[in-house]
Amino acid sequence: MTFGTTICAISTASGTGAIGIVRISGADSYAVVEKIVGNKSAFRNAEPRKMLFVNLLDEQGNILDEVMVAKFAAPASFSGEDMVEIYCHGSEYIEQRILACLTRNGAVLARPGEFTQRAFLNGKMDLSQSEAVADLISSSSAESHRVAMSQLKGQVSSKIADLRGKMLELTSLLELELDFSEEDVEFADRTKLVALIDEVCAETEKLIRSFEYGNAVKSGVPVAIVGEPNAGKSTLLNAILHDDRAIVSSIAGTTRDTIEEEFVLDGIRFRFIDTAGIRNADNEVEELGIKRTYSKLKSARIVVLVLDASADKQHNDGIVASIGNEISETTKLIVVLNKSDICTAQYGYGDDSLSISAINGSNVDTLCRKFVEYVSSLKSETADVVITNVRHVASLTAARDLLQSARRSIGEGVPSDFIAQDLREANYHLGEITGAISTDEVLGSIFSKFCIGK
Ligand SMILES: Nc1nc2c(ncn2[C@@H]2O[C@H](COP(=O)(O)OP(=O)(O)OP(=O)(O)O)[C@@H](O)[C@H]2O)c(=O)[nH]1
Ligand SMILES: [Mg+2]
Repeated sequence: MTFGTTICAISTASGTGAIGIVRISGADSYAVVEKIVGNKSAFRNAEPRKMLFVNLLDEQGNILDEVMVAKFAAPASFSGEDMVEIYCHGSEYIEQRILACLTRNGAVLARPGEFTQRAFLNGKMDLSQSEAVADLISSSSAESHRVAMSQLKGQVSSKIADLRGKMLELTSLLELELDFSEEDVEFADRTKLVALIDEVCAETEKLIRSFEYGNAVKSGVPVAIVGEPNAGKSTLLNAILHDDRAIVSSIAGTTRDTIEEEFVLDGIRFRFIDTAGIRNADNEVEELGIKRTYSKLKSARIVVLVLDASADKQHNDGIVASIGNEISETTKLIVVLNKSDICTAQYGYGDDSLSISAINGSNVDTLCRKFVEYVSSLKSETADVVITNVRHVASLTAARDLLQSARRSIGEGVPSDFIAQDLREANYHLGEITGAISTDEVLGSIFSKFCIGK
């Protein structure tokens, strides 16, 4: 498919490097670019996918830049249309002027994600692969990169295709009965049907669960460091980051606001959040700070509760119990008994508790290993394919609910046409993930989140 307009955009972050890339896609790509190159016949005769060195000319015919250009012939291009890429000097001024010359000659500025949207509409990739392009661009750790790359390579797509194949088998079993609905026959072996539904349901459930890991990897794992004032939270943050990020002092209530810093451990990005110490606030600012601590506590995936090992055990037991009440079941709580350099606690709080000295760094690496192990354990519980996208989870959840409803209906002896309807709808939701089924509205909302030039 070729679209009515030829689009152009800068594909590199402006002014950030020696090279700027301007992309053009659409039926008129070659013609538009030809108008602004110096040696027109060389460009016209240039073979696709071969670099050509040319001058680009501005409105007055003056040389705007010396560039390399490459043509890509449909359908063997990123978008599936004729495309041209211009590799110019990486100056924001030059890039903008090239765009101006292209638009003056008939191209229009591309909307965010429009190149990828065209690639999707031309069948170059499905929807989940298109979304992986955006994830790949924003990946900032080895693991988020790995997950995005496997999605781009079609792992999610083939898993969904596999599930849809099984769904098709299910519905065809039932549809046979629908043709004979007057005669009240049951062709489809109910035991086989139930087994198939259970299988698809279990696989869907696994994918839904993989989002815990996928989301952590994609957005960074939030780790809240909480505890009483002076327990050593900020000292611990600094020790983890190997940086004097937060102010440390012996005055209780030093940290008033939350401090967030990202740090990659073993290829996984974590977001460490140092918080204001929890106590009965004696002024408004402190109270606001403590409110923030509670909100971070609730949204964190991992909570590190820092206790002062030199404090009374009963006192510490009370803090552990009260923080335990604040967090959800899915949050990992790690209790550290800090200040082991001056006092070693003779007690602990289970496997997820350890003695450290934030000030001299002792055992801080063991604590960091616990963070990584926890995130890795989320992965091993889940499917080989990892879901990272909220949209995919919503579709999978809808599909799973319908499968469960079909399963119940079989048990209750509900007529086949109702069961078939649930299964068809479940299949529809699975189709939404890869874009086998999509609406303009859905596409618009997906691609508008892309950056311009992609
Ligand atoms: N001996 C010893 N002192 C520590 C250790 N960790 C922190 N401290 C000291 O304890 C005091 C408080 O440390 P902070 O890191 O500011 O404590 P905090 O929990 O952030 O305190 P607030 O911000 O007030 O809530 C400082 O004097 C630190 O030097 C430790 O491992 N050993
Ligand atoms: Mg502090």
